Amino acid sequence: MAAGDYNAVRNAIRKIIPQASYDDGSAGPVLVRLAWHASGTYDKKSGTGGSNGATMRFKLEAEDEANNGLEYARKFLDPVKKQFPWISYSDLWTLAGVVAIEYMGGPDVDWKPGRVDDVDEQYVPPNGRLPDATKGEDHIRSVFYRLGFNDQEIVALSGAHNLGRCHGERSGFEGPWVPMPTRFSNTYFKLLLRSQWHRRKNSVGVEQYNDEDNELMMLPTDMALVKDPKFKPWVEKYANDKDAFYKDFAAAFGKLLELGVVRGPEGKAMRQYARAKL
Ligand code: CCH
Repeated sequence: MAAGDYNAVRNAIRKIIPQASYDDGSAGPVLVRLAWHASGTYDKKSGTGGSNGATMRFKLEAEDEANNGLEYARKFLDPVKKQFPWISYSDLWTLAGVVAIEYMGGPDVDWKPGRVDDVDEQYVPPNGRLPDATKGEDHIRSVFYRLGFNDQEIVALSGAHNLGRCHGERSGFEGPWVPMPTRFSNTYFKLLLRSQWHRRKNSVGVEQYNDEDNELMMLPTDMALVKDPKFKPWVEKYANDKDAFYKDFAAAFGKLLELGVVRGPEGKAMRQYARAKL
């Protein structure tokens, strides 16, 4: 297969998404989370972090507790990397997120190749840059403003919680946000507004919000989106207007994957641009 045939890579990613014995039968959600966590370490001021360099390959970042469970996503992609050794991990992880969103019925997200892996451990951003789900609106803003997002983009991106579930042994939280966690939709926003959410301690003693039947859940940070007067109108908008959500999600997710990726003249993130050193 020719180097640079990204459509062939996309097809190979689609083939590994059905995983009968994993979670809800799909690797899709955890692939989306891998793309987000690989990118969400960016720091606008210093230019450090971000998807370029795939620094989650290194122990320090892989073992950030926010990244618990993402080893599954990286392992699901191993056969694809073997089949297409010319693609960088940083391109593969971000592309997999894009393909997974499309596969699960979400919008097409613009994606550009060119990320490079030729960095070493000294480029690993410090742990603790990803959001902490036990916190509230001030914390969410400090993390996402550091990435360069505004309130509308924060709410749009949070709609990814339509996908997948929380795993007690990974994050301490338990359960899915929506009844069909492998289909992309705006159900998350509808449920945030419509259901009665009860604060309770889950089986491992962590406080979360559950619906009447204890089947669906919300994180404290999810609830902050309906408590905060500036976030809430966006939750209402996306609950009522699926097309607006898809469009805004695609734009914000595409922007997320590009954070810190500075391309040289040939479209490649050249070594000297690969990462600002810490
Ligand atoms: Fe998230 N997320 N996320 N999230 N997330 C978790 C799972 C997923 C936060 C916390 C958690 C985004 C924003 C936030 C996904 C995508 C996105 C879990 C459970 C926690 C905790 C992990 C586990 O136990 O496996 C917090 C806090 C924020 C912001 O404040 C954004 C932005 C995105 C993508 C655009 C996806 C997908 C999952 C499901 C993963 C899976 O394995 O099913």
